[in-house]
Amino acid sequence: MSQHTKVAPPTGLEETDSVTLTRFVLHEQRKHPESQGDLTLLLTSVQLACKVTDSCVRKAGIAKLYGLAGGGNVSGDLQQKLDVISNETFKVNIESSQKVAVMVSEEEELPIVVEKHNRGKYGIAFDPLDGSSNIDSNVTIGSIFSIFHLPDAENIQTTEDAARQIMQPGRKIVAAGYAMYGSATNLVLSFGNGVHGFTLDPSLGEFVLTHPNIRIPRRGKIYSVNEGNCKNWDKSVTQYIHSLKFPSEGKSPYSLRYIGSMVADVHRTLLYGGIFCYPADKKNPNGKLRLLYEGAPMAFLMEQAGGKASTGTENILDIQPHSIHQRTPVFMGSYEDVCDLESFCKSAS
Ligand code: AHM
Ligand code: MG
Repeated sequence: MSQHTKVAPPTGLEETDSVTLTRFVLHEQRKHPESQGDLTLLLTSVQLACKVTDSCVRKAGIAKLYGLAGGGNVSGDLQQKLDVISNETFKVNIESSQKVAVMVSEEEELPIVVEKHNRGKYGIAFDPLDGSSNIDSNVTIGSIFSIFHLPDAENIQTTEDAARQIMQPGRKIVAAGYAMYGSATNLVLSFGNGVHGFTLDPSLGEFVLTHPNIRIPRRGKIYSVNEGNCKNWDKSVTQYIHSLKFPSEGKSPYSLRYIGSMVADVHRTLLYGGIFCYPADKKNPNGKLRLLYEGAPMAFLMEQAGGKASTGTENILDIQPHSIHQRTPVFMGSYEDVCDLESFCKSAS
């Protein structure tokens, strides 16, 4: 991704090679005068958390930040040192924006209820460092977030109140996105008005618009799944993946690409098309990925880019969460590819 490519910005912004994320968010904010700049300030704090996390990831080897922190998170995953650092970074920066009342993190068992004097009307769910088992081998990792408007932020008192208010279906997301710490650092986000990608210019310390209005191809040629789990898959998933590898006469088989970092696999799928899958299986009846801060925000971006996201039988954006760390099977990507997968699931049932 060239950092200085001249791109056509969304309507209303002048054609320039330096539409920064801050300028872009301010421009979007003008379309929602009722929000009084709150979302802009919140996204500025998320942006800063991503930049700090990026800086820690870049120097991890030198600063001895590789390796385990010595604890585990709520899902039973071993926490890496960078998991702990990025979680603190996200919490501190976002709370200081004074625009949220509730934070849900993959690294925290309970929702965090922000003190009344620091509170705003939004709730945010985040995975501060996704794919962290890949950290030590320098494979691309990322951060994922979804932002919701809370119905009654002022009256939240307990963690139960907080969970009840933030457990909203993905359709209600106000803004979602991810940062990707790869060969370059990208921030991809949507306010429900298309998907826009930014690249961090390290010399400026600014995210610059490089990928306006990302549209996923209607059909792709790549599938992405941990095929090592196939012995435990449902028959419908096995048959679907088989159909990609052994297509009917005259069609080419799909290529397989699997990084094992959701952000990187979803980013490639958004740009090139195809399907990313983390199915349910006999060992994990709801799959592995979490709904509030992995499945739903990525599903929101996919749909905003013209793609689709499904559990196999239901649109991921329609799921009403019943717990903050709930898991969901995930199939997302090009619209026609996800429809094909759904028809295999339908005929199996
Ligand atoms: P994490 O949140 O503990 O990092 O786990 C989520 C990651 C995703 O980034 C990725 O899609 C998946 O786990 C890979 O899992 P697997 O190693 O089972 O293929
Ligand atoms: Mg994760």
